[in-house]
Amino acid sequence: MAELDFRSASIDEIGAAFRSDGSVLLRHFVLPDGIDALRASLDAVMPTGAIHFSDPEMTAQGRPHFFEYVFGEKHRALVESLVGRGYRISRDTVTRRIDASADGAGYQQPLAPHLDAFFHRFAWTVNFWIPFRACGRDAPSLGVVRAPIDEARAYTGYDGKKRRGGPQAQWNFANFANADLGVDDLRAAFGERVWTPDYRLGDAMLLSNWTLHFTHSLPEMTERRGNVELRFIARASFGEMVSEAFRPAARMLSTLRNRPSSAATQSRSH
Ligand SMILES: O=C(O)CCC(=O)C(=O)O
Repeated sequence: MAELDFRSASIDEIGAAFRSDGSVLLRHFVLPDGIDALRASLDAVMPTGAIHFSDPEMTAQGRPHFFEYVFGEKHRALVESLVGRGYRISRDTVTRRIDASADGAGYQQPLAPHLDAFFHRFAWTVNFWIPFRACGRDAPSLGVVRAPIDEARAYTGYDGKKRRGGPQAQWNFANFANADLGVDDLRAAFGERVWTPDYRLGDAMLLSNWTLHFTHSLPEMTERRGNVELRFIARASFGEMVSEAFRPAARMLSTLRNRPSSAATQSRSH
C-alpha cells in the first residue's frame, strides 16, 4: 500500500511508491504548527466567502508562498527529486473549502473524479494535498486511484497530443475521450485500487496532474473541510513557454468569437 511515514521514509522509497501507484499517502508530512501559521495568514488576507485562494494572490499581499509555512529541507529535496531541478511553484497552488451540504455558501461542493490534466497545463506537476483537519469520517476527504500515470492516461483516453486548452468549462477536454467520470465508474474499472483513506492533521496525499482523484464524500460527512494543494511544476521547455505566453491572447480571441456561449461564462471551479 502506498502509505509511508514521511519522518522515516527515504526520498527514494517515496519516489518508488509514487511511480508505481501514482499517489502516496505521507503520514506526518507537516507539523500542525505550520498548518496553524498558514491558516492564520490565509484568514488575514482571504476575501470573505472565497472558495479558492491562490498562491499568487497570497504573495501579491506580501505574504510568503504557501509552502514556506510548512516545508523544511527534506520536503524541498523530495520535490526536486520528483520534479527535477529548477522546478517552479505552480500558479494552480490553491487553498480550497469543501462542504457537501446544499447551503454551503463560501464553500465548494465535492468534486467528481478527474485528472488535473483536464484543466491545468500538461507539464509534469506534483501536488501535495494537505487537509486542515482530520477527515474521511465526518468531513469529506480526498480519494485517489492507485495507478501509474500511463494507466490513468489510457483510461481517460488521452490522445497524446499537445494541450488543446479552451475557455472555462471546455478546458482541455478535447484531448480526452473518457473524462465524464463518476466514482462508480472508477470502482468498476479499478476495484480495490480506488482508495479513500482517513487523514490525520499533518498528513498529505502526494499525487500528480495525471492521478485520478475526487472528493470522497458520504452523507454522514456533515462537517466542512479546508485544505491546501501545494503544486510544483517542472521547468518549461522553450516551446512550452512560448505557447503559454500566447495562450491568454488565443483564449481571449476564442471567447470573443464564442460569445454569448454559456461555456465561456461559467465560473472557474478548478
Ligand atoms: O479537495 C478536494 O476535495 C478536491 C481537490 C482536488 O480535486 C485537487 O486537489 O485537484
